[in-house]
Amino acid sequence: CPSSPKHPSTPSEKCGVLNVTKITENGKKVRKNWTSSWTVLQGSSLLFAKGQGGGTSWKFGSNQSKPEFTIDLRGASVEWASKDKSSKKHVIELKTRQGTELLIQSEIDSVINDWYRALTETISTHAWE
Ligand code: I3S
Repeated sequence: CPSSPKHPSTPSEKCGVLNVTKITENGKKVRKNWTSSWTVLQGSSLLFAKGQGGGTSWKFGSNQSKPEFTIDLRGASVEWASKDKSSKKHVIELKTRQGTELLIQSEIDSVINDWYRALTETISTHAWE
């Protein structure tokens, strides 16, 4: 993955296109809104940018690819979502310490399995920060 101008010395560990929706924000339930997002895992942060489609032109700071939102993975938890959370296949549920819950999904099971592994590793690496 390309690194961002903001943190040129920190290459992102993982990037790709995922389907994403928030289900809770700051402890409050929000309406699902699945979108395809260019997703970047960098350090203990997970960044999402809307509408990155093919995902080859990621540049932080350029207008159209500004991160839509950022998730702090320190103290977060990750698990496979239960059936009642979504009718989709291969859904990961991510809960942050700040009380935001997200579902992330890919139709491709190798893709979502890699993300599951990467997120689990990141969370355990940064658990005590
Ligand atoms: O958990 P829900 O409410 O069954 O989630 C579905 C809805 O958000 C639906 O949109 P409406 O707001 O128009 O009802 C979405 O189109 C569906 O994708 C959501 O369910 P899945 O099972 O796909 O996560």
